[in-house]
Amino acid sequence: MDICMEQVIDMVHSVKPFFMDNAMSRDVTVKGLADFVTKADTSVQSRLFSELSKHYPGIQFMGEEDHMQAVDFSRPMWILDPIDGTTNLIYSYCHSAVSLGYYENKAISAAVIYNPFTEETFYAVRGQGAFLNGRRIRVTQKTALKDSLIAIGTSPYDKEMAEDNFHIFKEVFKHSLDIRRSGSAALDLAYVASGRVDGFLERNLKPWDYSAGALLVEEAGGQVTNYSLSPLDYSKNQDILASNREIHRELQKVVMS
Ligand code: 2AM
Ligand code: CA
Repeated sequence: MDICMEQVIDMVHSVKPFFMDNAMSRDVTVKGLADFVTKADTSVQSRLFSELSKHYPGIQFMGEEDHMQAVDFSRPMWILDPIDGTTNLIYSYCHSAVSLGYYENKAISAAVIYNPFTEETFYAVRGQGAFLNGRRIRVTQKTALKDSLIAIGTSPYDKEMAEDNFHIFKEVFKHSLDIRRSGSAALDLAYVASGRVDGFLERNLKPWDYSAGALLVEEAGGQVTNYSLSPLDYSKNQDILASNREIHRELQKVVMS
């Protein structure tokens, strides 16, 4: 299916008022440990699903607030996180984004990540490069982990992983320039793509957390795998390792040490 990126980006931009509506972002339901949904999340999702199905009829949807509804991975689908960084939104941290990917043939072929607080729109089309507000973006050229800035995600809803995770963070911290933790996996991946960090890692991310960001990183010249260096399987949760490609093996060795 041909996707008109301009039109899809316009649809994504149209949900900005939901992010800015304090009543909606303070209308919180607890889904699980450190796992929240607000009225803003559900409103963004229903608006985008209804707009996308009007313009692209017959395409399946997978969205965070539908709890991994039954979808057929042999057919195309939209993969949506209506708000990635919901905890940030609840705290007015101003670092949250819509993350939308178009999946077909076992890969992501188009992606948009939009942060309404900074008015930054990251997007990519497979084979055509990655862009930020219309300008081409590329990953950094750092070749050594010791000179690299690495974003980490703490998997806050999986506290039983804390010992393992914080061991990894300590090793990465010791072997790199420094670490960052933003609270939005989608923006972390967009930041790898745009050269604001050199790498990113987080365990047990769901397809809507990483799908759009993975295409951005690849189209910006970077690499995304799981922690064992295997290619991503978009039908599953994944431990995500993303980088500018140059430092990928070195970062992976530290992660697995
Ligand atoms: P969210 O804000 O859409 O919930 C934070 O470490 C990152 O993990 C965010 O991208 C966050 O997305 C995501 N996240 C939060 N809860 C999660 C869960 N239960 N499973 C997987 N990812 C989750
Ligand atoms: Ca979300």
